[in-house]
Amino acid sequence: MSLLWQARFFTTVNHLRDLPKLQVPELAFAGRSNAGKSTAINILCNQKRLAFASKTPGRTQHINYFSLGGAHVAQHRKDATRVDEIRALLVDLPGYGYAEVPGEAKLHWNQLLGNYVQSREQLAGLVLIMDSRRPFTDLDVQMLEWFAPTGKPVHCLLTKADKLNRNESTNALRQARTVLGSYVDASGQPFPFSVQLFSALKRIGIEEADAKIQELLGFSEEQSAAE
Ligand SMILES: Nc1nc2c(ncn2[C@@H]2O[C@H](COP(=O)(O)OP(=O)(O)OP(=O)(O)O)[C@@H](O)[C@H]2O)c(=O)[nH]1
Ligand SMILES: [Mg+2]
Repeated sequence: MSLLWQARFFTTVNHLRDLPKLQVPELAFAGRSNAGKSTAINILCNQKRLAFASKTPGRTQHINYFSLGGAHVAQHRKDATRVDEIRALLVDLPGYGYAEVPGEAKLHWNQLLGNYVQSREQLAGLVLIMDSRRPFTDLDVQMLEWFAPTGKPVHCLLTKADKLNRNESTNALRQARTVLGSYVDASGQPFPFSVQLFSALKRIGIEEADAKIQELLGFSEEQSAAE
């Protein structure tokens, strides 16, 4: 059983000023609308309707937070002592690139997203969700470039890998590694970017993603220290 299975809904945020004040590491799922962020969170947390997944693009319109640790937290959310048991937060970000969002709302989201990924101190890293059939769209690249200067890790999930055959999967992964490897900092060092194939439908890459997420949240270090 993964620690992620303890995930519970924590809160919904629409303005940066309302971000949780908890000092625990958080990991955010970013990506284009409809790429499969909410579905990935649900499958990794082994819950059907934790994050709201939908056939309608643009479904996730706010920043939704899920807590890990203190599995009974949801029932006692107003009880401050319970909040102390939360060890980490998972964050479902609104998808970008959804054409039918009216201009002003789109601007609001983009600013919210950009500010959030660049300035959120307790953000341990980003899980960048991209459709394996069309990864690295302009907006994905913008997200990578916003985040790269923080020096924090980005783990990319190439989702809906069930839509690719074996050959296409291998190529998609290889190409993605090449793109990510082409980013280097001022001293020529690569950024801490990684990538894998993923499918919620065919359960491809779930263990790999789970292990990576726990590593990014610092859980795996804790476990090996305890051993
Ligand atoms: N075939 C296939 N479809 C998937 C997979 N993951 C998600 N989908 C489908 O893709 C659609 C969008 O999934 P969501 O998880 O809601 O996408 P999202 O990134 O959260 O979208 P927004 O909330 O709009 O940003 C849904 O119809 C899902 O069923 C997958 O691994 N394989
Ligand atoms: Mg969503």
